[in-house]
This record gives sequence, structure tokens and C-alpha cells, in this order.
Amino acid sequence: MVFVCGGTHLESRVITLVDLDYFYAQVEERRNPSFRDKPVVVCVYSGRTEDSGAVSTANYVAREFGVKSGMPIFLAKRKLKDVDAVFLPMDHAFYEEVSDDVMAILRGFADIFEQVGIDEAYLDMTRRTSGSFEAAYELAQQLREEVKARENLTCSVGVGPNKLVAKIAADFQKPDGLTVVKPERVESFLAPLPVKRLMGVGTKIGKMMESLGIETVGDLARYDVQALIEAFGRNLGIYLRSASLGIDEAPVQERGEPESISRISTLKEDSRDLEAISERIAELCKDVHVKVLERNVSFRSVGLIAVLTDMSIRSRSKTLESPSRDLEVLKDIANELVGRLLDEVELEVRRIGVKVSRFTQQEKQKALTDFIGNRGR
Ligand code: DGT
Ligand code: CA
Ligand code: CA
Repeated sequence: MVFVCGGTHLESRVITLVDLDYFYAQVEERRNPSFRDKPVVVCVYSGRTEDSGAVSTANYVAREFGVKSGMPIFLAKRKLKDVDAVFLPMDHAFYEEVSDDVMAILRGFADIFEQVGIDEAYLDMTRRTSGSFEAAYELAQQLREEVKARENLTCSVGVGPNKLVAKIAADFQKPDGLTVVKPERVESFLAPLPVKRLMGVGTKIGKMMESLGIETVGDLARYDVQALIEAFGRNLGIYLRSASLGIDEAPVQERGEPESISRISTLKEDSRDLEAISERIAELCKDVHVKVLERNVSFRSVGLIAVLTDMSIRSRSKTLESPSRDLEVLKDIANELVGRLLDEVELEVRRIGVKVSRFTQQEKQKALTDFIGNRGR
């Protein structure tokens, strides 16, 4: 495939994958720097008994003790017996917030940006690097420095001619690594890696391959393609063959933006005091408003979410007559909704949240006014 870019014909795309290191645990370390040298384990407590549930992720100190994502909490505790380790419940809303902030930085480094999951994103950099992997290396370093300086987080970055290679390159040196694989180095880079590094090769297919004597990506690349099709079926067989050669033409694609922006936080103490709640609401509105401006949207709906003392959740919302992106409008409506809510419930409020939705893109409106403005000139 040849890519045309600014009149020059490029041999290859330049695709970068950024994956934040031990994401939830790293965010917890940032929030509480005294955790840094200790094993940190972020848990999803199922709530049945004190220790029932699973490990969501762990920092690299904890991983040295054999703690892994998905492991039962009691097992992680056993592995960290007699060690000064930190076990924390997952705080998903907070990780989402941090993720949004990081993604806003990454977006600035991409021609086309595709977030995948909470802690990783693909960046198509073909245009801005004019297809140069040297330029991509520099950009990737700059990106890592910026994420570190502005968000105090480390990430691992892979650069390659497509998503498949970029992803494997990012996994190659973790944490805090950068691996660039130029097109001509793809096959030799992949060949020695275990086949399990390829997407789609899980435990079951891995076992089948083992029985065929395929251990590395190189083994797979040399394997007779007809025999692969016999063993794995046509679609998977052909996919495995091309994956083993580092071929992947899937484009980096901008995903649909989330339908809403929200912020929620816990009050210092449970309360029905309108003034105290309003103060918190003003802060939340400010945060939401920053995101609204960043996304360059206007909202037509404002919502309020309250978690009460008994942990029950109430929400109220209001639709605007016309789209707005005004902080004062947002605050006024949020306060109106709190007033209504307090009239309607008797319990105290524990957590309070603000949400905006029903977006319209600001850009399009601007383009239209530009157009009308230009006609008169
Ligand atoms: P890494 O990338 O190897 O340095 O470590 P993580 O923790 O960033 O791992 P990653 O990128 O696979 O996953 C991103 C986040 O997703 C991670 O911080 C927590 C969550 N997560 C990953 N695996 C699991 C899992 O098995 N269960 C649950 N509940 N959450 C998970
Ligand atoms: Ca990660
Ligand atoms: Ca990830």
C-alpha cells in the first residue's frame, strides 16, 4: 500500500500506541506519594466478605511478589503476607477523570486519534512525521515527557507501521519504555516473540499451536499456510499468517465521543445544607465546563446526581431551550436541581454529581457563522 501525503508517496504509515503503566495503581500512587515504594494493589471488592473480590491491577513492586490482574484478593494478600503493602478499592470515576486529562494531551500529538479503553490510545502520526520514524521517535519522547510533566504519569509507547506492531512494540519495554519498529525491522522484531503476544492468541489457541510445535511468531510465519487453515479454519488461519508477518491494515479511527460529561464527588460530611452543597456544585460545574470547552461542544441537558446517606441514588435533569456552553447557566441549573431534590427527599446527601449531555458540536455552528459573515465582505 502506498500512502499519499502532501504530494509525496510514503512507504508506510506511522502508528503509535500509548499505554499508561499500571494505570489504576499509578494514579493511586500519584494521589498518595507515600505509597510509591510499597506494593500497591487496587481491588474490586465484591462485598460478600471482607476479602472477596479480585485484583484489578497492581504496581510493579507488587508484581514482583507475583500479584496480577484478575487474581483473587485473598491470594494477593497471601503473596504479600508480612510485607507493608497497600490494598485499595477501585475509584473508577477518578481514574476516568485522569484518563480524560491524559487523552487530551495525547490527542494533540495525533493526526487521527483513537482511544481504546481507559488507559491506551492509537495515534496516527503519518502526516505530521511525513512518514519518518526518526521524527516519530522524537514526537514520542516529547509526548512521554509531556505526560510526565503535566500529569506526573509514566506510559509505555510503541511505534510501528500499523496498530498490530505498535501494540506489541509498546508491550516490549514496560514500564516507562519506548520502542520504535521501522517497517524493514518488523519481521525480525516479531520473530523471536512468543506467539501469545499476537492478538487473538489466547490460552486455547496457544495450546493448539504448542501441539503443532509453534512457539514463536517466527515459527508461525514459517508454518505452511494451508496447514494453518486446516488447523484453525480459513479466517483465523489467514489472520494468523498475516499477523505473524506484522501485516495489519486496520485504520486508526476516531471513536464517537462519549454522550455525556460528568463529575461526582463526596461531600466532607453528609449534609442537607444548601450552601455547602452549592459550593461543591460550583467546583464540579467548573470541572465539567473545562471539559465542555475542550471538546468544543454545547450541551442541551443538565443533570444532577445525588447519592444519599443510605447509598440510594437520585437524579434530576433539565433540558435547555437552546444549547449552551455557559458556566453560569450550568451552575444556575445545577443549583435549581439541588433545590428541587432537597425538597423532594428527606435524607442527607453523601455524594453529589453534575452531568451535561445532548451535545451539539460547536465547530459546525462556527463554520456556519463564518460563512454568513464572509458573504458580506
Ligand atoms: P501495564 O499496562 O501492564 O503496566 O498495567 P495496567 O494495570 O495498566 O494494565 P492494562 O493496561 O492491561 O489495564 C489498564 C487498567 O485496566 C488497569 O490499571 C486496571 C484495569 N484492569 C486490567 N485488567 C483487569 C482485570 O483483569 N480486572 C479488572 N477489574 N480490571 C482490570
Ligand atoms: Ca496499561
Ligand atoms: Ca491498557
